Amino acid sequence: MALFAGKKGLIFGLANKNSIAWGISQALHQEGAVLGFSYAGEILKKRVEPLAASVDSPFVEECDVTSDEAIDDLFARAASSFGTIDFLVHSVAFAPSEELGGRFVDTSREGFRIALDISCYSLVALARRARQLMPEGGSILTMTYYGAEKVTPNYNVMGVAKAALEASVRYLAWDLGKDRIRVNAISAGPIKTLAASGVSGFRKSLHYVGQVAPMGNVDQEDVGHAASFLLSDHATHITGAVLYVDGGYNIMGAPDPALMEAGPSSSEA
Ligand code: NAD
Ligand code: 0WE
Repeated sequence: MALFAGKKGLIFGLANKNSIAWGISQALHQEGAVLGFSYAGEILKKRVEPLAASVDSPFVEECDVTSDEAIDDLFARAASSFGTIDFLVHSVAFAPSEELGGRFVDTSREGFRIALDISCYSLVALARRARQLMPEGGSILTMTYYGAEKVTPNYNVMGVAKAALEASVRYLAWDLGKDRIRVNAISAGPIKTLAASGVSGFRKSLHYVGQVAPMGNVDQEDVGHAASFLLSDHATHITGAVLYVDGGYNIMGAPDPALMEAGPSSSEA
């Protein structure tokens, strides 16, 4: 029997077929899940609707996660369409483009606020409403990045937002454990998506990680399969975790010497 037979859930953060949310959606659909989608704005509607239709989704609604009213509205519609849900995927992040470059010390108050609001607070806001639709428990998953833990040049305020997101995963896991709701994150390696290609130096990062990681770069399908595990009953009692789907990049302390430029005395060693 399919892993998600009879299970239904909501996906936030589908923009197009390259989205990590789409890799997750396909993995869940293959296992029999019923999926509801919410997208960020009118312009994405024409991209998201055909994708949702291709996985037989009965629910596609707009929702800007910066608005409590929009979120309340979305959950009211979800409640009437689904009754209850079993899982929720949060695959949303945003910082103003001028903050993803230059010096971190120059981060503006407004840029910081927006990055933390959209990329971190939104998880808390969604989890609070999801809880109402999960009377028998459930599973919540968000997406993070290694820049939360270690400095990644240019990731800047997004690194701070992801650190806050990972801490929020732990506090939500503690809080919602008593409701039998699990909350976890996947820390994915760099993947070429809409959000990633809008970033200067992303191509170089992708290439570097591909060279250094024991198993090279990851793709949306890799993340999808890990997400399906964490959202499923196979992961019972796994909560508050950050699972790396990064080809092993995070274990490395230095790259293979074969990849490095020769130093001043290259004849030694
Ligand atoms: P993506 O552009 O496909 O997805 C980002 C989504 O965030 C989009 O669907 C966008 O509409 C949504 N969004 C932005 N502002 C929003 C708002 N106000 N309301 C509702 N939705 C909003 O890119 P992606 O790479 O698939 O990103 C998904 C998640 O994965 C993000 O959290 C990102 O930080 C994380 N992530 C990405 C990578 C990578 O290299 N691509 C690596 C690790 C983690
Ligand atoms: O989380 C991300 C990117 C999220 C993101 C992307 C954009 C581009 C367009 C957030 N906000 C915006 N704002 C925009 O205006 N990633 C994990 C991908 C990423 O971003 C980087 C990376 C990687 C990897 C930035 C610098 C260095 C590496």
